[in-house]
Amino acid sequence: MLGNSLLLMVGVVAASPPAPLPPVPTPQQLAWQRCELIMFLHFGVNTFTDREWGDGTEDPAIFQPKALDARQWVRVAKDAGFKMMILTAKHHDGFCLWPSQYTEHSVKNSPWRDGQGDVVQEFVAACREMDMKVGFYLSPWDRHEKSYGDSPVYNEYFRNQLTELLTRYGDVAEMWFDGACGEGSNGKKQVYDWESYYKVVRDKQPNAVIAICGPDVRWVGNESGVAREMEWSVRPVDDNGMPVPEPTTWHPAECDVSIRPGWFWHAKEDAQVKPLDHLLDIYFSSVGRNSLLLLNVPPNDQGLLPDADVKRLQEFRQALDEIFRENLALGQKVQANGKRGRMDDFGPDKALDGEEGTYWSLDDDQTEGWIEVDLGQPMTFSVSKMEEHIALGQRVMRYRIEVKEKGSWRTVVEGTTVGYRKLDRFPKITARHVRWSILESRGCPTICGLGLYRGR
Ligand code: FUL
Repeated sequence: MLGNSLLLMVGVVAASPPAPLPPVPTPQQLAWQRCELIMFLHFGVNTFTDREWGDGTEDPAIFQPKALDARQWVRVAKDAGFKMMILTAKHHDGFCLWPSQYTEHSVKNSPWRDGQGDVVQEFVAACREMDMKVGFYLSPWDRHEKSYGDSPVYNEYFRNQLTELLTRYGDVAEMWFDGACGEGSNGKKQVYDWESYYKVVRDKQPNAVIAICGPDVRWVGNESGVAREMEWSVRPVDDNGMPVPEPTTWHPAECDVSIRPGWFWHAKEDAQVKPLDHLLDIYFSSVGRNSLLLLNVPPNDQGLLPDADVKRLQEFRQALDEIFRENLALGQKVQANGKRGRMDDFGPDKALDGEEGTYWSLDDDQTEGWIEVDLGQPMTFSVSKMEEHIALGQRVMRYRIEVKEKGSWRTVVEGTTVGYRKLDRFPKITARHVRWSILESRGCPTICGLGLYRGR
């Protein structure tokens, strides 16, 4: 015993971890990235007028959900694996789902709950109860507010509303700013004072990320739920989407898409909920491409998530559980080239231990390498997962996945970026040996997760 511990003390020099490769995410951005699935809720006067963009002339009395139950929204999201929900506290029509003291265009002038109601409060209470993170959408474009277009006056109005939202309801994890900027009813163009809006968020909710028109999270560029094959969280990039030699910011992408054709609920779209296969494609092209899925599921005029959408979300969860039921690579025999230190510091087994925070790394000057897993016997799979330890920066630029067939290696996937998570799907393969090669990287690769899944 004594001999062994002496050996350990003498023979082991703990390896030092690779240095971070800037830019790296803030703790807030990392926490946000780990949500993976966020639910968007578009709800407001448009739900009752069958419109997508209200013009601000709506009578608040039309807002009358007969059976509003925010706990149902959160339960459905929770059961489907969503980690955060973002509610449209105010859309372009200017109608506030909370009783703002700065406008009459809100729930306080609706017969709902006798004018005493507060959708934001009910939503937040349900989220707290079920351990769901909270986010708000607050539209800068406001088609009701008369001061809109008188830039400094409206900016003050917007900051006041933002302050109400960010001080009355507890912790907020994401603040979502849309960039739409229409002409004011006074014919004047509103100039948004973004920096002053950001200051309110930073002051009142230092743990929130500011998304879309904001410094922490960027819009992926479409409303179809599709990130790029090559999706960098480090910016800026050149015209080919490759990072310039010294990227300066961590600015990851978020994919917003609606489960229906519109963002708001419309009775006529009850039969147009996206099919399961489409939702799964969206999952793989967002969460599976170093991005997040912000899936909109709009409550109906009763104030409930509609049955068709609920059913589809249940199917979505079941399908994901089936696809990812077992990581066949977990804990399997593994070998790799190059190593920073001992097998148990940054060895290849760290990519297959299922632990967050441990990773396989090469030496500092090594920007290419391979890792090979032996499944012990031929196994059938159709999905590969790769994950980088992004706390130290996003590094991988190009990779290849191969399987050994009759003694020689066959390429299954040629890919580019990895980032937080890269998922590749391919027709079912039965093989015992699988190799992931990093062909190009901004620095030594740090791979914290690898997976092989059967699929469905
Ligand atoms: C857009 C808005 O104009 C849509 O109505 C919706 O809210 C979407 C998420 O952002 O820019």
